[in-house]
Amino acid sequence: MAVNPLPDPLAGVAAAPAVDPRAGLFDIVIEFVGVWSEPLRSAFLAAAERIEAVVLNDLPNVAAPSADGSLMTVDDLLIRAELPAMDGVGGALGIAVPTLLRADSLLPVTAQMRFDADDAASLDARCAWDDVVLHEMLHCLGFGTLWAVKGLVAADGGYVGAAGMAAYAAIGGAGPVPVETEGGVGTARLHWSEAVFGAELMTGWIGDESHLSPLTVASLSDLGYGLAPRGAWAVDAAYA
Ligand SMILES: [Ca+2]
Ligand SMILES: [Ca+2]
Ligand SMILES: [Ca+2]
Ligand SMILES: [Zn+2]
Repeated sequence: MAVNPLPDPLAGVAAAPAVDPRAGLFDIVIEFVGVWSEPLRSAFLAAAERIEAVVLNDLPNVAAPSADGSLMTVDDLLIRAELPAMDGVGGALGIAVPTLLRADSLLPVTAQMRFDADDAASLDARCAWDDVVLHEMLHCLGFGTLWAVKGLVAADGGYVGAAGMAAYAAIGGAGPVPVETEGGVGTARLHWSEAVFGAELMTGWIGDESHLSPLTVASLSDLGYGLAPRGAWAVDAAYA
């Protein structure tokens, strides 16, 4: 039996496992259901990247049902994105909520982002789609949606998470962070106060200008996420 004396230059290269750039780090996976245009879809990938730049720590893998009913391993957050026809431009925009929580940490395993297809097209035309997707994706991580279950809002409605309060103090605030009281179900108690924070991304109304602030990023650590060091946060220039 002859033995090839020459080393195969590809040996080991082909056998190397695919490198997962998010291995050991917090990873958001988007499952797009139905047909998506590239601009609408790319906003999701950009929002996930933006969040992954500040939320670093890996969470335990969890088995969760996939769209076809089979079990799949989720590491760390699976977001199902859907663009159904709803009531046309205006009216209902859609919903973004965690759909399955980890038993111990209560941090989401799966979440759903469902938008009226007509509103998505209209928001994209207004250049507001990127902001809306980032805003709604933060709700999927638990911003607002898990404040009550995590005990982060006081009986009087103020936000009392330690990291959020510290970030508020750093910009001159004192005491609990003001939370929205208007707008009814889906807005009140789930966002920062519009009257106080106006153009911040996580207020209840998104205008032409929306900025991700250190306050919102800090509040993610109150939920239980492990963040990158403050110097690595890619917050908007308005808050730099
Ligand atoms: Ca991970
Ligand atoms: Ca609508
Ligand atoms: Ca606003
Ligand atoms: Zn919201």
